Amino acid sequence: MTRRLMNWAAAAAIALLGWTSTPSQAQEWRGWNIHPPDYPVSKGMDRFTELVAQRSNGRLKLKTYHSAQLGQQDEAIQQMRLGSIDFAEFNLSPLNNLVASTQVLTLPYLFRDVEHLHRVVDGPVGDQIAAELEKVGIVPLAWYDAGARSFYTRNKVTKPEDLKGMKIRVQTSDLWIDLVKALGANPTPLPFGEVYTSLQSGVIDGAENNWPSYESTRHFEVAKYYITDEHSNVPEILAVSATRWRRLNDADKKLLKDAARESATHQRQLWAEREKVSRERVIAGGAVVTDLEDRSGWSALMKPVYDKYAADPKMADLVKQIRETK
Ligand code: GTR
Repeated sequence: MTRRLMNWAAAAAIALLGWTSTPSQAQEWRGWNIHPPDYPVSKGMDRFTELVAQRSNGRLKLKTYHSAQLGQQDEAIQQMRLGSIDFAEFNLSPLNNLVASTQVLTLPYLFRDVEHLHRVVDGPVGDQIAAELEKVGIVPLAWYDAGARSFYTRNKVTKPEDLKGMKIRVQTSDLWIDLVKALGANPTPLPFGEVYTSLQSGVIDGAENNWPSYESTRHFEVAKYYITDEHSNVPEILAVSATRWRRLNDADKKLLKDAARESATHQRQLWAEREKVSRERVIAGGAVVTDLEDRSGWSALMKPVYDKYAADPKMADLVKQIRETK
């Protein structure tokens, strides 16, 4: 109701002023973000909205609601598809069940390093996946970094067998469920915002994430053992809703894309710095880190995941393209 009223008010204001721009241009765009304001993703999004405001002389007004104020990730994806959220920054995992090709970038132990990942997402593979997301109403403009994800638990884990029978929180994604099963653990899908209390109460035994999220959520307080198995490098997208996108002219599309890409450059730099800082902060806060040099014992267990998710010709071809990206 409030939203309808807002739309009506905006439309009335435009009519009164006799603007020639369309209502969609004059209204403020609502942006979703799961992270707190000081997180690299949030700062990247802030850079994006500032650049858009400057370059459109205030004609395009974008406001990001940080800290999951507009809901958890699965709901936000639905809202973007319906057009009630105009832009957002999403991890690809919760999109895995919706657009199969996104699973490829989630696959365990696929990328050699962050440069490899950048070349893949900024190249033809990234473009192909973006085109498929556009078909379901989500238009990716740029790729943001999310580092490597590793397990953290209430009890110490030093090898895959230690995870046997543990309840491990995963995002809503079949691939993630199978990845955790392949290690002998029990996958438990939960929204990000419920992980802290679930760890604290013992509803789950562990979860997995990158350094900055492990730190910003303070999960290290309730699951202090972190092991750098680095099982996935699933990246993130800065995207706008297809509802908005379709109404833009080519010049505005270019303006948004350029701003998004520049914001990604900024975000990637902040990300690299924050990964180190977060690692130091959690250790100072009592986290006990097991650093792995050799991850072959972990990656060897991932064959069933590849057999299931990378076997059909299209997925196999994407994996091949990724492996062959220099
Ligand atoms: C974070 C990611 C979020 C969300 C979260 C999670 O690393 O940036 O978008 O996917 O992990 O595990 O739910």
